[in-house]
Amino acid sequence: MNKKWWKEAVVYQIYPRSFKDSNNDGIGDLRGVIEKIDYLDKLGVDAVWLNPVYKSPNDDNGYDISDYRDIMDEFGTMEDLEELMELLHQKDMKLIMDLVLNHSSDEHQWFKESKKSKDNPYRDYYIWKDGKNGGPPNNWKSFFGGSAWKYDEQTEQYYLHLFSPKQPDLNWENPELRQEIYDIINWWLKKGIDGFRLDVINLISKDQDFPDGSEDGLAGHEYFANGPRVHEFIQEMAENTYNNYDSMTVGETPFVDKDEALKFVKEDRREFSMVIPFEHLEFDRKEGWSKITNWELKELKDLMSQWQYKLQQNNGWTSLYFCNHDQPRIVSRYGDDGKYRKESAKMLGTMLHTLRGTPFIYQGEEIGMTNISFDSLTAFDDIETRGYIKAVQEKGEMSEEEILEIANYRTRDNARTPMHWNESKYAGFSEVEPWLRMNNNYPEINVEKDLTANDSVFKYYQKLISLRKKYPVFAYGKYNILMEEDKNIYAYQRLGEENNLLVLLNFSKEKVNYKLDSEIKFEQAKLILNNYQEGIKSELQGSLRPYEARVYIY
Ligand code: ISL
Ligand code: CA
Repeated sequence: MNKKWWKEAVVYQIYPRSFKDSNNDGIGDLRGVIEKIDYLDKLGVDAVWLNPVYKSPNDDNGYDISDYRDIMDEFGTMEDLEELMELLHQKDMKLIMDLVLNHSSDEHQWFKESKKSKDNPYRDYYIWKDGKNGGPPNNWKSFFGGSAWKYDEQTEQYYLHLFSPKQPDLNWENPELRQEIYDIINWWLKKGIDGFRLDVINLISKDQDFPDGSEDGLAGHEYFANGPRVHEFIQEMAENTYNNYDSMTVGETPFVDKDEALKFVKEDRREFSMVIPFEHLEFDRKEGWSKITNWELKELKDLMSQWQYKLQQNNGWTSLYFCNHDQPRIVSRYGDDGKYRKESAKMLGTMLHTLRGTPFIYQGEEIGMTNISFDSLTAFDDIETRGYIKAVQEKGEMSEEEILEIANYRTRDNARTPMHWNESKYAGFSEVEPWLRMNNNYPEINVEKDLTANDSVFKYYQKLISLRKKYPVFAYGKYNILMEEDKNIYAYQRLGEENNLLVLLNFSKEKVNYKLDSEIKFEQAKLILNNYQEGIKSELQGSLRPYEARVYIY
């Protein structure tokens, strides 16, 4: 197994808009991040991934970029970003930027030109098509609801937007556009950026026949996800840009299973360091947005195992995460945000930091932040939630209360509420009312409290990270599942060169018994981590308390 810095690293994701507001305008900013570098250092993370900070009209909070070489006014200046990078580097932390290359903003200079006329030199930077039978060119749907095509009166053609109409898709078939993109990437690499998270990067190659898609799931995805030239484009990009540096690249890849994933991360293909998988967060969404599907731990165990074995057998790597700016808070979802909030937050964290891959922590996860609850359908900020609300309202099959309940469960706003630093008004995020409502449990759940309490989620995460630094088996050990059929416990080993880990995770609210194979030689095993105070001996058989997590080394 090749050693790489990014295999040993723990990444911390910052959503700058909600992290820390330094100038009290209610919006988090880069100087706010600078103020908190010591906090990141204390936690012990090795790299920071910043959500997009480029110039943007913010139709989708920065995922609609109007200038790839400039910083959004609300967030600060290029000097602030450079200072942040230098200060992080001084503390041995890397800086990973978020690159959105599948689409730009409709306010990008390229699109302004492209719209002007069919023979504008920038026309082919985007995907323009004639309509069909008085409607759009095909039935492809946007991730945010409705058709993925928008009609433009001036030139009487439609353009493709897989996300909002203000996020027109770039035409990667055009070599000039591809060169522009490589120039942008190289420009940032030269500045000293250590890597990129590449937004929906597996959507860049569209089937050039643009056929109608099946209506099962997001219509058209079989023609725009993992499309015909996707690997050719990525390899060309990699060769011309980041493969010339010791950088980390994380491809965000919806509609990718373990086999598709391997094509992006198999080391000798030199495409990405790792991908961001989705399948482990889709169990409760199998019947669509508007219905919460019940699911079993066994499904999660099977899925994780399939990915783990596939990638370790074929020299591939992955990211490990439960939370990001698109996902509701994991304690409110796979854990318990009531009585066992701390226990379940720690248990879920244990899983992420002990599987084979690179763990990603999303701001607030390290103190066990929970979902919020809005009391009206108009209170949501998230463009995706607003799109779905509109779509289900148009169908007319659900009551307002039902829609509100599901929207509260699913909304990306759950992750985007401002970070809780302390118990003062607005939680030390800002002195004025923030851009998005605070979660009102901040007097209970905040960084200041977690820094003092001994049994805090923060302290536990700190320990997880420090263990990873101490024992190479955390990064490089081979995964091996145990007690495969158990309904409540996820148990596995990591088998390393110097030592092995045994991980026991109780996903239930009940006390449950475990029994390990007597072949496992762990009489000498040392319990190095436990989310309950009173320690436990190493035994082949015993019980786990609600949401208990144990890590043994032997
Ligand atoms: O957020 C989702 C599920 O709740 C996804 O459908 C999401 O839109 C998809 O994973 C792509 O996400 C990325 O690209 C989007 C942007 O809105 C997301 O914030 C970003 O992470 C468009 O750029
Ligand atoms: Ca601000």
